[in-house]
Amino acid sequence: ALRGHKGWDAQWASPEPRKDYDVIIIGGGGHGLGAAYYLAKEHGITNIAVLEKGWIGGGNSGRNTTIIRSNYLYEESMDIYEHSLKLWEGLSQDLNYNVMYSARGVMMLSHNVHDQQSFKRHINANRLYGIDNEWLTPEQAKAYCPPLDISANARYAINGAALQRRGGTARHDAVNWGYARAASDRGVHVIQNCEVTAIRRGPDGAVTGVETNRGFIGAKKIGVSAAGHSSVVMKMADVRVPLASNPLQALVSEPLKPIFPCVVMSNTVHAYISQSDKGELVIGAGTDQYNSYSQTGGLQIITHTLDAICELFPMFRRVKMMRQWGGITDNTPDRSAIQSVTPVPNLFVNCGWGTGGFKATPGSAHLFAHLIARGEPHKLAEGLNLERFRSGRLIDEAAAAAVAH
Ligand code: FAD
Ligand code: PYC
Repeated sequence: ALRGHKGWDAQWASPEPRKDYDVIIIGGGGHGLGAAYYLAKEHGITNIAVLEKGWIGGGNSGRNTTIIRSNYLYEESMDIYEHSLKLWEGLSQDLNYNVMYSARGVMMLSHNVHDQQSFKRHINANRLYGIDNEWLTPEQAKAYCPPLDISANARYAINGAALQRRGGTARHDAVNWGYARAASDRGVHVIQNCEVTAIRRGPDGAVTGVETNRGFIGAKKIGVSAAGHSSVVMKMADVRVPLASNPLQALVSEPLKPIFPCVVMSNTVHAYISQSDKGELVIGAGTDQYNSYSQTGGLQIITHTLDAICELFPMFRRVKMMRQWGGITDNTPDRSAIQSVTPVPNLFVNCGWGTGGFKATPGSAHLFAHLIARGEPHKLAEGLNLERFRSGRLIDEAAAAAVAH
């Protein structure tokens, strides 16, 4: 800004689209950009375009509250989220871009016997699988997070908490920019303001390319990673995916001096909070219940969330809120993602990450690249197939999603 925004080097190239590519990825969020990066880096495929209808990070990848953890219940989920967590730990070095991953710990508050039983079940499952997660008494929770009110007469009294110490946060914009730059450096075309309006198929049914607001672009393979618009994009190829799109809202406070040392989530009272390195309290809500493609949301939802935050942390009652926004989350019936081949040859889909896909970004991108390159899923993502909605082999992670739906 001191240079008047002049003389800055672009971090990634902005080329004109080629006539055709080996791979087109629809959606320039962290998942799509990351998949392009790993396709180039690990599979030697560089003739790739990532087509983004808006700007890089304008979707959920730039709108989330950046919570990272791997404390899910079922093996299919633990596999991919833990794979992701391990990639987070080395991501800044891998991309040569500081994504500000901070393992400050994610603490989930338990308010009743049901919460306690559910968290202990998760803790036991995680530990048996080699993933860290531990039970804290209210006093231990307060020692870990001093602003927490643990008095017995609190409106939302707590009876303990689950803590994953390796969980934490990262800087979401840096993740998007880091993947965009690293992919571009390897020859990937990152094309913004390029909306896909149709998916074209040949006589054998296989994809041949996409129509966009910049004309037809050919492709041998297409990966869809369009989050809240995944069902809209998949419909372009006549594939129905079991998704409901709902807004999810977040807001940030005025900047404060460092006061909040970790991440705290309370699913029961619909609130989660951490403090960014700029000092803002980063607060999020449960999903708005209606289906919508609007990146806003209802005032009553965040009002309720702020009530809950003020009950849990009375010291924040006089803090001013600065900005609020929403993102469109794509939610599956079992609250687990879909990363799958589809009935259309050479069309692959990565969606359904719903309220919880930021933490999955590196892991999902890495495994989606494998799926696109090989045409079959990596063993860590096998369970996330579309077929499970036909067979009934669902992966119910409603509790671990930890955001009220
Ligand atoms: P996106 O970043 O949304 O990327 C998809 C892109 O596709 C968009 O940029 C969109 O413009 C583009 N697109 C759509 N249609 C087209 C088209 N026709 N042509 C071209 N491009 C198209 N997850 C966590 O793990 N932890 C959290 O703390 C957390 N907090 C959240 C808080 C909020 C308020 C929200 C909204 C989400 C939160 N999430 C969280 C969820 C997480 O943000 C998402 O699951 C994740 O970012 C999805 O990444 P993505 O790359 O798939 O999607
Ligand atoms: O999945 O951990 C999560 C999350 C936190 C806030 C929104 N999603």
